[in-house]
Amino acid sequence: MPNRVGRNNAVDDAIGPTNARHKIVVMGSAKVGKTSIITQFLYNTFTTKYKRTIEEMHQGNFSIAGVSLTLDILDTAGSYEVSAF
Ligand SMILES: Nc1nc2c(ncn2[C@@H]2O[C@H](COP(=O)(O)OP(=O)(O)OP(=O)(O)O)[C@@H](O)[C@H]2O)c(=O)[nH]1
Ligand SMILES: [Mg+2]
Repeated sequence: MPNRVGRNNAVDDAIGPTNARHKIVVMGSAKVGKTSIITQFLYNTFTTKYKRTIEEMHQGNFSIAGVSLTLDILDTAGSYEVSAF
């Protein structure tokens, strides 16, 4: 019996995906609340203090109906001077 390495298509398709990973880029004008909505969603925190973002990568790990889900969330700069766009 060979060792099972990686995907076994017949078995994995039958039990469904067990891992998923998605990348999300949050874009918008300066001070509209991009960072706030990310920190509220991931860390359940909110602050009225404003600190402009240059660029920040966040990661969230969730387990939904037995599927492990990883979200890579990129928080971008809204202000023109530091924006990559
Ligand atoms: N009252 C209220 N204030 C908010 C809300 N969302 C964000 N703010 C405030 O608005 C300001 C800007 O929020 P940020 O989340 O930093 O905005 P941003 O879009 O990330 O800004 P940049 O990083 O400069 O692009 C902060 O002082 C927040 O506290 C909200 O839903 N209600
Ligand atoms: Mg920000």
